[in-house]
Amino acid sequence: MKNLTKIDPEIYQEIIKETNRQKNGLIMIASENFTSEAVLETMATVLSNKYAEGYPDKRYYTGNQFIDNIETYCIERAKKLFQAEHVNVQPHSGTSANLAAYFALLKPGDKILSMDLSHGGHLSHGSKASLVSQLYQISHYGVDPKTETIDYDQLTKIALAEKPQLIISGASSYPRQIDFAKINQIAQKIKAYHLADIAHIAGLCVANLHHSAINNADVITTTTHKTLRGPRSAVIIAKSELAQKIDKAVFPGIQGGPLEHIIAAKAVCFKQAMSAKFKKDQQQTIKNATTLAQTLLANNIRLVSGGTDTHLILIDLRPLKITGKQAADILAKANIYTNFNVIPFDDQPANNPSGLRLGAAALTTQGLKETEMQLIGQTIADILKNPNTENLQNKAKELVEELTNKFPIYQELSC
Ligand code: DSN
Repeated sequence: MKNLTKIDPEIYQEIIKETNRQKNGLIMIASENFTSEAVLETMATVLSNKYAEGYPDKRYYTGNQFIDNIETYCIERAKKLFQAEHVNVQPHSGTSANLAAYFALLKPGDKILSMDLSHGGHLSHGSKASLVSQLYQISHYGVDPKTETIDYDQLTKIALAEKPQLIISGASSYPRQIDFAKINQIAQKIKAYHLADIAHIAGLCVANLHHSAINNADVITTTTHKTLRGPRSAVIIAKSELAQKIDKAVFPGIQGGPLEHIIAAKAVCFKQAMSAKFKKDQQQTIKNATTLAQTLLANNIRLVSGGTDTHLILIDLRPLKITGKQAADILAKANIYTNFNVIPFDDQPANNPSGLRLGAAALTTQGLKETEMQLIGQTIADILKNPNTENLQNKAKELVEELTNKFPIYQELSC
C-alpha cells in the first residue's frame, strides 16, 4: 500500500491496526470469516471504476466487454456451485438481496410469515425496526419453548390462518438444521412463495452438509462472506420462471450501478468454494463447532437447543447471571471476539440481551481443529463463570497469542 501510506497515513494506520487485530485475535463472530488473499486482491482493482448498470450484453454504458466476461463467469460459477437455474450476482448485501426478492414477489400490503428475530430470524425478514415491516404485513413463527428448535406445527398453523403470500425460512442465530423441504411443503399448501435465506449456512449447503434449499424454495438469498468465505456481498438464486422478475427487482428496482470489483471477487470465491479443500474445511467447521459446544456443555454452560448442527452456538447466560454485553466485552479484552445476541423468549433488550453467539467458521479457515477448540471452549467457560478474575483473562490472552502464532492468517499482509 505504498500510495496510501503517503497520501493518507491516518487511514493507512487504522487499516494496519485492524489487520493486526484480526491476526492477533480469535474471530468467533458467527457471521465473520477470513476471505482469501485472492478475493482481497480482486476487490482492490480498477473494476471499481466502472459503471455497468444493466446486465451482461445489456448495459447502459459502453466499455463493458471485459466486465461482461467477469459477471458472466460469476453467474455461471454461481449456477454450478448452487445447482441453480438462475442467479443474480448484483445484490450489494444480504438485506439488499432480500428487499429485491420481496419487490419481485410481493405487492405493498402483502403478508410475510418469517422467523421471529429473537428466535433466530433476521432484521430484514420483517422486524419492526426494518422498512420491511412498513411495506408488508408481518407475522412470525418461532421455536418450541422446550426444544428451542423450530416449531413446524406452529408455523403450519400460522400459515393456514394468515395465508401469507411469502414464507421466509433461514436465520441468523439459529444453531440447528432448518428443514427447508418441510417449510416448502407448507408454502405450497397455501400457494405462497418460499424464500430461503441461507446466508449463515451457504458454505455448509454447497458442501452438502445441511438440508438443501435448492428445489425446496422458489428463491434463495445468501450473503457471500460468512461460511461461504467470499467478499462482503450477496446473490439471489431463483427458479428460471422468476428470473426476469428478480433481475428487474435488483436493477433498476432497488439498485443502480453494480459493484463489479465485488462481483469479480464473488466469482473468485465461487471457484474456491467448488474445491475439495473447501468441502473439507466446511466439514471441519461443523466438527469444530460441535467440539466447542461439547466443551461448553461439559462445563455446565447452557446452550440454546442444547448444542449445534452448524457453525454456530448460542449460549444462554441467564444461569451465570451475566449479560450478553458483559460477556462479549470481557472476552474481547482477551482478544476473543464474539457478539451478544437475543435468545428465544429473552426478557432483556436487544442492546444487552441474555445470549452470546459464537461461531467456528473463521477459526476453521485459520486451521484450528478439535484440540484447539477444546482449549478455547474451556477458556471461555472459565471466563464466563468467573467474569471478574484477572488471572483467567491473562491466561486467556496467553492462549490467544499462542494459537494465533501457531495458526497465522494473512501471512502476506504486512503488519
Ligand atoms: N448481521 C449478520 C449476522 O451477524 O448474523 C446478519 O446479517
